[in-house]
Amino acid sequence: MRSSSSRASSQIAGTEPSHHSKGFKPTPHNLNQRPRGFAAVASMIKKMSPSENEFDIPAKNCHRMVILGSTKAGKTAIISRFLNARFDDQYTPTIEDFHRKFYSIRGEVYQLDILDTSGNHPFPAIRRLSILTGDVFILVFSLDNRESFEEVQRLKRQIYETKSCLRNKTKENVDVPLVICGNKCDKDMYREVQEEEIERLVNGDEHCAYFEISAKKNTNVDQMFQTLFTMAKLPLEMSPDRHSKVSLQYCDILHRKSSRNKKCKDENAYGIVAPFARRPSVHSDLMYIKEKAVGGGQAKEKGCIIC
Ligand SMILES: Nc1nc2c(ncn2[C@@H]2O[C@H](COP(=O)(O)OP(=O)(O)OP(=O)(O)O)[C@@H](O)[C@H]2O)c(=O)[nH]1
Ligand SMILES: [Mg+2]
Repeated sequence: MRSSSSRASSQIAGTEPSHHSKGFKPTPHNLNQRPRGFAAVASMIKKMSPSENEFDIPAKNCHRMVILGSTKAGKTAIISRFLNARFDDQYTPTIEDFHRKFYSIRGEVYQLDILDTSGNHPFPAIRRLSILTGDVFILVFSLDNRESFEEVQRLKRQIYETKSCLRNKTKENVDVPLVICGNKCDKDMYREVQEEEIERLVNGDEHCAYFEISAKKNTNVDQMFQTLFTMAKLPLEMSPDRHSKVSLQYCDILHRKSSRNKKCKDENAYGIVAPFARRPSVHSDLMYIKEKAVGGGQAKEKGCIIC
């Protein structure tokens, strides 16, 4: 069992959204109401009703994490650890799952969209779209399955090729934060992937790190997320072990408390999984990509355009 610290230290060392979660689109009435702190997250969650669905989080605080890899490599298990701190031995094939998590970190609000993809013969166009909209990536293979490692090699190449289509990017200067995970290190197994070949895949790439993890035993999972967020220059507090997880009910209590005490700025880190999150439409994804490719500073200031 090995974390990236020994080997990869040189590498480092978001269907049309429902009315519940339309995304964050600046409108004249909310432009002046930048959410701040936990009260803002709490009120947003409370607002997740059919009547009120538009929030305003600055684009720089909105990110999408995409997890890719062969079927049964453990992608859903890793996301389940990340969101619920749980592991399920049963296997249910994923078609595509979309999750959203809000954070309040040192008074600022962040949105992390999570795309759990299918390892089972995904449509190439959908995969390409997932790659284009992703900001940070997790590529997963199973240590006891050589084919799943070969798939990760192909996926890494595909991410670099696809991202190089974006503005000012070439295959050489693509800087996508990416973590490769050799999963199921808890298993007493015949190891089908050798360390040297993993090293060859990761070495010399400062935006890529490698971790040997177990979603089942929760081995190295927090460290892996911390490294990914550090590479992406995101707050370390987004990692599962670095913030308080808040339930919907608790969110309500805190909201009432913080509304009574508006002057008190909350310096702690909180995270809450958004209920009813739905994947943005293909059209919205395309708009998002266009904004990223063409946008630059001007678009960035306008806020998230996923809608
Ligand atoms: N021993 C062990 N089993 C694991 C681990 N992670 C996942 N599994 C099991 O491996 C199987 C597949 O895990 P999933 O997370 O569903 O795999 P997936 O990559 O999401 O698969 P698709 O959705 O088909 O793409 C499940 O039975 C999990 O319980 C692990 O770290 N150790
Ligand atoms: Mg899955």
